[in-house]
This record gives sequence, structure tokens and C-alpha cells, in this order.
Amino acid sequence: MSYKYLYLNTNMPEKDEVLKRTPNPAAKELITKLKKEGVPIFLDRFAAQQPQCRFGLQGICCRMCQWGPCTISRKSTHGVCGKDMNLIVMGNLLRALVSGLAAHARHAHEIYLTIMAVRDGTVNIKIKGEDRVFEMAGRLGIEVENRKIEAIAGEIAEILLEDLGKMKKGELRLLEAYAGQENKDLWRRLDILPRSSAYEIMEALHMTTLGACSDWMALVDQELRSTLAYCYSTLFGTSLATEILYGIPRPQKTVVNFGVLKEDHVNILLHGHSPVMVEKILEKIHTPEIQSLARQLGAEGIVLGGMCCTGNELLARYGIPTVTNILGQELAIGTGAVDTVIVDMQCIIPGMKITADCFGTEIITTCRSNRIPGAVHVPFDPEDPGSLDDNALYVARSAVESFGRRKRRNIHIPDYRTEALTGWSYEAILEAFDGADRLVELLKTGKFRGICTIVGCNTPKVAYESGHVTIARELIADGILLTTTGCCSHALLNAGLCASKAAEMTPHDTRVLLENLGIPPVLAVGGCVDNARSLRLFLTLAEAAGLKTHDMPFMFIGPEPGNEKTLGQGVTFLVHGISNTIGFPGHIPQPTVKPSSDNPEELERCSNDVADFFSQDGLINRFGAQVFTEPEPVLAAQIVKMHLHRKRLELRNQGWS
Ligand code: MSK
Repeated sequence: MSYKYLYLNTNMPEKDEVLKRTPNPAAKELITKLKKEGVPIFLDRFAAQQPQCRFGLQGICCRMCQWGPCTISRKSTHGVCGKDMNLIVMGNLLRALVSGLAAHARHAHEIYLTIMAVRDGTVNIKIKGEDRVFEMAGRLGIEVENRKIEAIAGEIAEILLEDLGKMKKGELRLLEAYAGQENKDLWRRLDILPRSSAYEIMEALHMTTLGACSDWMALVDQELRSTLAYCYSTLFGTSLATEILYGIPRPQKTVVNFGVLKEDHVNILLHGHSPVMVEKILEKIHTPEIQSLARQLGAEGIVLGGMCCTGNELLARYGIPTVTNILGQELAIGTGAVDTVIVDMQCIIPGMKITADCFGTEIITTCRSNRIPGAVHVPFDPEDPGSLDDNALYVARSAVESFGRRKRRNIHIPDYRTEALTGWSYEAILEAFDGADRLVELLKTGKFRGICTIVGCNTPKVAYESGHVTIARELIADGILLTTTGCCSHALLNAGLCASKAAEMTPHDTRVLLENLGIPPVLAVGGCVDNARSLRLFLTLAEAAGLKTHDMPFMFIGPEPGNEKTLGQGVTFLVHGISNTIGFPGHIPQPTVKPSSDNPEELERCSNDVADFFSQDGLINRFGAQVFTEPEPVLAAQIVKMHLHRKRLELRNQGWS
């Protein structure tokens, strides 16, 4: 059975429907197990929320002051203050985007300060990404002769921190260093160049407060400006700075999925986004002291498994298996085999602790911003990092000691493990294809019909992982190369699409090519901030082809938006000329509703000015890109294929097949 949302042209699945439609058999087993055991999970809470508020779902509810909440309908076309639908929809979108920006900015802040602590010698971390340090120093005009690597890295981090927090006029140094000249000129003409992440967040919140900005188009400009801060100050900044600390990932084989857990081992899950504390904990877990502690407690060894984007980081760098994504966190604990979950920041849902309490799983929090009542809290603070080694050792020991307290009833680990080839950094992708020119040639001759990035969270509004996997299967079957990040990548990894063997799902010529090169058709590039890697790839390929990005057969696909961070991801690609196909539902504009002319009490599905701006001329005129919205995955894949086909037709007179 499904919950019907006709005015949004979709149905949302209830639990039995999820069990029928999820492509993930391990998740199916675990949902069934937890149902039998009476353990509540997200699907039960989702059911209890039905029907969800139609105003909220359509972005036409305003809660930006205490005169409200105000909603838009035939009888109330304006909020109490006089705001109309456009102002409310756009204000909600802007606030959502800068919330996502704030999350990435907090992550970035931790990484930048950690690099400074390395420079100052207050933290015991060895810089592994020397290549990245020199590359960034070159672009930022930093002197490298006769300087220690830590000093150069520290100077880079100072610049990144300024991009993050500068309040005075001046452009982002990283944008200056990494964006193409044509884009920079365009953004300057449009007056959307940002000062810093912090400034744009402040300005966005200010503009949307009661009695501030009444011009929805000015809010659109602030959305675009905040997006450029999001892209360069937090996506590029964090991804590159993490590579400074821990190195640039290289391809490596691994095995993923729920079945990597082992009943007779200590099972530790690593969850969140920032890898700093976790990297140190890994060091400690590999020491003879902690390994022998595990054996003393009767375990055969220690299994480490990744969740969400900390999982993606560790998968990319070390091949540490990922287990699951944001909506699978309760399911992983529901195996009954997880001893400890070590979490840092973001996407750690409160429901996880409810499940953890049912199974006696220990939760250890390591970030001051992400507290959980009842969890052990051992925070990392890059401005007071002296105790990092001691704290990491304490966490490693506690995580292993939980094995001794594990409740041994009701353990069930679904027997599903999936091979994968991961670690696809920007450099690794270009190397694998023998450079940008060669990859452009493969696009031109049609060996690849296009390249898309498919990313984002899961949502309970779609049967678990079905949106991602269905679209990806459809696209690779059409010869389209995919990159993926975030929770979407977990779904595609678990479905086997990131394994070299998946080349057999592609058309003959593409298959021969991929098999010869040993490359899978879906490249898992990393966590949310590593969308910078995919974007950089797109920009490099367009430059190598001598074309504008919006002329290339590229697309951004976000089938299951969840976290507010995903909004900025989509708009990031839009401002670079790359169209979006997004699923349902999310804060990205989609056709909304207006009062029906036949019945003033009814709202009818149609479009509004904000949705029109994003899906039609507004964005096309500025960036040559637009947003398509389609909740049904097979139809969404058709939209992507048509878009890429249209781009290729337009390139025929330039020798494209
Ligand atoms: S973890 S932001 S649920 S992708 Fe980056 Fe997944 Fe979305 Fe969090």
C-alpha cells in the first residue's frame, strides 16, 4: 500500500510496499526482523506522520516570524506580513540552502583548523597529501621553496579559513583559483560572487527575516551567491583540505554491504562526515594492544564498517567496507551484531539511539555539535587537540570492550557482500581513462553517451534505495558513465554497480572499453563534499573539449533528497551550467500549486514563478541549465537520456556521433 499524494504526482510507500520494492535484499531481511521484534524504525515513524502537511510539502508554509505560521491558499494569498507565494517559497529554499551550507562549513572549519594544528605542532598527524599541498600552493600563489610541508599546508588552511569567515568585501580565493575565467566573468556580471560562507549565511538569514527583503528575485540572487560559497568555500575547500591531511584516494578493490559484519568479531561502525578523529581511532585500533584486547574478550578480530560519508571517506582511502547509508543506520544496528557506533557529525538520526538501546549497542560521540543523550562523549577539538591520541585510544578501547557486553540474542547478519572498486578521486578518474582528452574522445565517439553524477541522501518517501538503483541501472544500460557520492553511492555499491563486473550491464562497445580498462560503470568518488571531484571532472572535460559546460552531455541527478545539504549540491551544478534531474520530494523547486480557478477552496497542481525560474528561462538564460523534476525513477532516467541525447544532437556539426 502507498500513501497517495496526487497533487505531487506521486505515491509514498508504506512498509509492506518498501519490502516489495527495495532492491536491497539485506535491508528487506532486516526490516522484516525488526518488524517481528517490535523495534520501531523510520518506516513506522513515517507511517505515524501520514498524511504529511500539504503546505509544508509544497513549500508554501512560512514560519519565519512569530506572527505565523502562514500558509498560502485561495482564501489567503498572502501571509500576515504581506508575503506572497513567491517570497515564501523562495525564502524557504534560501533558508534550506544556507542550513546545508552551515553544515558543510562546520565540517570545513574542523578540517582547516586541524591543518593549522598540524602546522603548529599541537596535533600528532602526519600530512599525507603532499601532491595536493603543492598543487594548491601553485594555484594560490604560495611560496614553497625551502619551506616545510606543514608550513605551506598551514598557509593554505589560513586562506581557506578566510574564505569561510571573511566579513569584508573581497572574493573567495579558492573560487579565484579553481573556477574558469568565463564562469567568473559571468558570476561577476550577475553580481553573485560571494564574500565568504559565514557572510552569505548571515545575509540570507537577514534577508528572510520579518520585514527585510520583499523581492523574491533578490532572494534568488542570494541563493546563487550562497551556492558559490557552498561550492568553493565548503565543497572544494573541505575535499581538497582533507586530501592534504590524508592523501588523494586511489582505486582499490573491496567488499561492501551488511554482510561484512561478523558475529564472532567486534563490529565497529564509523558514522558521520569528518574523518579527523576517526583516522586517529583507526590508528589505535590497529595497534597490538587493541587487537589483543579484542582477542582477550573472545573475539576473532575487529571488523570496521562505514556509514554515511565518514564511511565513504574511509572506503575511498583505505577500502574499509561501507555497510549502509542514512536510512540503513537503524537496520545495521538491528542485526544485533554491532558493538559500537562511533559518530562524528551530521546525518546521525536520533532514531539510531532508540535502536541501539534495544540491542545494547554503545554509541560514542566525538563532535561537540552532535550530542546524543546516553552516549559516551569524547570530543575532538582542533583548537585544543593535545589529547587527540589519548582520546582516540580511549575510544578504541571502549569500542572493543562493548563486545564483552553484547546481547547475544537475536543476531542476524544478512549474508550479502558485494564487490566494489572504489577510490575514484578526480586524479584517479583521469588517470584511469588516460587523461581528459581521451575521455572526451570516448564521449565524442559515443562510447559513453554522457557522464552524470548521481548523488544525495535516501528518503522514506521512496522505497528504500529503489530510486537510486533503478535510475543508475537504466543509465548504465544506455552507455552513460556515472559518478556517485553520499548515501546514493552506498545504494549503488550494495547493488554491485560499482564493481568492474557491472560493465556487463552496459552496451557492447562501452562494455568492451570498460572491461579492457577494468573500470566499473559507476565510480564512487567519496562523501558529500567530494561532489567537488565530480564537478572538477566536468569542468576539466568541457575545457578539454573546447566547449562550454552547458553544451556537454552532462547531468546532475538527485533522486532522493533528504538533508538540506543536498539542495546546495544541485544548485552548485546548475550555476556551472549542468542541468539537474531531481526526484521527489525536496526543497529544490518543483511544480507547486496555485488556488484552483474552479473551486477556490482547492489547490491545483501547476507551477509558480519560482518553479518556473528554476525549471525554465530564469536559469537557462543565466547558466544554460535547468531543473527537471520526476519522482518515478524509470521516467527520471528517460529525462536524463533525452537531455544527453539533445546535447549530443546539438554537437553533431562538431564531429560528435
Ligand atoms: S551522508 S547529507 S544523508 S548523502 Fe553525507 Fe547521506 Fe545526505 Fe547525509
